[in-house]
Amino acid sequence: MIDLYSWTTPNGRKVSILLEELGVDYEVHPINIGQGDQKTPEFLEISPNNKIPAIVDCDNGLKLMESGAIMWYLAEKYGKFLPSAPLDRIKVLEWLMWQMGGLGPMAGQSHHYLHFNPGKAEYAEDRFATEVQRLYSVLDKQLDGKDYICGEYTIADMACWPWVSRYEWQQIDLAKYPNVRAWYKRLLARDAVQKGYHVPKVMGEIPAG
Ligand SMILES: N[C@@H](CCC(=O)N[C@@H](CS)C(=O)NCC(=O)O)C(=O)O
Repeated sequence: MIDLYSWTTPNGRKVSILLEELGVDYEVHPINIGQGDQKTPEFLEISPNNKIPAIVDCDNGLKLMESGAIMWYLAEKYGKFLPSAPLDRIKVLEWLMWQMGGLGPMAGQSHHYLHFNPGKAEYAEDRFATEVQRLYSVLDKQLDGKDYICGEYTIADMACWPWVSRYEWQQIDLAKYPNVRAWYKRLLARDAVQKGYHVPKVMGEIPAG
């Protein structure tokens, strides 16, 4: 049994999508980051960086923050979505790190400047819009001739997909990235992805791509 502490954001959805794909028992504890729930002493005991997502593994008491580490841990624990062959495995971790260090942070900043605060900082809008477009081009090239980022469906796909689902906030026209668009729709068709997206609550329709 896994306790999941999460909210309706891409980083949170990464983990709920994986838990749905794994089909394991988990209990969701909503942490409303708009209300400051992430700053309570109780939550800090689990996630010392004040951010969602976090988990507690009730089988062994492990408390874990950072979505990339959580996905890696769960994939290893349940033996799915992370290949065991060393060369295949490191390629999945490479793309998981690419999401954690590139797509996530850059797209997150683009949400602040392009979506929530347009007109406040021209340089930042241009900087993050350009960087997000570059990252979509990188992903489009990686997906050329493949159904999934590393060939088979892995945690790398589940990590990137919720960030791409906010393509409208990033002012990204998916038609310019046909491989990304086809991949986005491929994942969207999965029941587990749809269920995981709506954790901890439904926030309207999932963008159709
Ligand atoms: N690197 C962290 C980032 C987590 C993160 O930025 N979480 C955001 C929501 S997506 C959050 O909790 N924000 C609350 C805050 O900044 O106070 C991860 O991947 O888990």
